Amino acid sequence: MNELLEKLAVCVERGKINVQSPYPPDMKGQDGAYEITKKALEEGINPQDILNNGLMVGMGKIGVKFRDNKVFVPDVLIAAKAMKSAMELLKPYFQSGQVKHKGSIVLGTVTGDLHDIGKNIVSMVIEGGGWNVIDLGVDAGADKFLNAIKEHKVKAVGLSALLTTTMQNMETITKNIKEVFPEIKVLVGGAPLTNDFANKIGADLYAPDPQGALDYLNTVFA
Ligand code: B1M
Repeated sequence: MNELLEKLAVCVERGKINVQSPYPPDMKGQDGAYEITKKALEEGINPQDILNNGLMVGMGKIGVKFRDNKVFVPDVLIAAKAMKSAMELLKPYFQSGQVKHKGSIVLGTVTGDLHDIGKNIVSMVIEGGGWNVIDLGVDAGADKFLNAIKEHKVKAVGLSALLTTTMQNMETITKNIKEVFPEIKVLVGGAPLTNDFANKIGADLYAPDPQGALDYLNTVFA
C-alpha cells in the first residue's frame, strides 16, 4: 500500500489530528491526518483511495479494538476527530461525485430518550466505515424516522435506547418503518437491549457495539 496512506491510517487510529495537536505525545510535531490527506491529494492520489485505504483502515482498526475492549470511548472520539479533519478536505470530491459512500443510514435515539453518547460513537464508527449517516439526534419518533427515510435514499435505520422504558418505543418505530418500507433494514442497540428483544420487535439486527452494526451493513450491502 502507498506509504502516505499507511501513515494516514496510523494517524486516524492513534488520533493524530494535525501537526499542532499535542496528542498522542509520541507523535508531537509530526504531520497529522489533515496534512497527510492534503499531501496525498497534492500527489494525485485518488480521493476514493484516500478514504478506503487510509481513513477507513484507521477507523476500522479502532472500531475492532473498541469492540474487543482494547481501547475506550476517548480513543474512539479522538480517532473520529482525526478522520473528520481529513474528511473536510475530501468534501468537494463527495459533492462532485468523485468519492462515493457505501450507502446511507438514518440513526437516532428513540422517543423519550436523551442519551446520545453511545449513539454518537455508533455514528462515528459507521461513518468511518464509509457510510453516510443522517443523524436525527435524540427523542426521535416514528414520524421523524419515516420522513428521513423518504427524504434520503437510505438502506438502513439504526435505533438506540438506554432506558428500559424507552426501549419499548423501538417496537412502534420498527413496526411503522417495516409497514411502509419493508425493505429497509432496522438495526437496534443500546445497553438494556438483548437479541431476544430485537427479534421480538421485528428488528433485523441487535448490535451490541458499533462495530457489530458496521459489520452487518458491510455484509448485507456488500
Ligand atoms: Co442516564 N441512565 N438517565 N443519563 N445514564 C443510565 C442509562 C442508567 C443505567 C443509570 C443508572 O441508573 N445506573 C439509567 C437507566 C436505568 C434503566 O432504564 N434500566 C439512567 C437513567 C434512569 C436516567 C434518567 C431517567 C435519570 C433521571 O432523570 N432520573 C434520565 C433520563 C433522561 C432521558 O433520557 N429522558 C437520565 C439522564 C442522563 C443524562 C442526561 C444525565 C446523561 C446522558 C447524557 C448524554 O447522553 N448526552 C446520562 C448518562 C451519561 C447515563 C450513564 C451514566 C452513561 C450512559 C453512557 O453514555 N454510556 C448511564 C449509566 C451507565 O451506563 N453507567 C445512564 C456510555 C456509552 C458509550 O455507552 O450508551 O451503552 P452506551 O452505548 C454503547 C452501546 O450500548 C452500543 O454502542 C455504544 C458504544 O459502545 N450502542 C449501540 C448504543 N446504541 C447503539 C445502536 C446500535 C448499535 C450499538 O445500532 C443502531
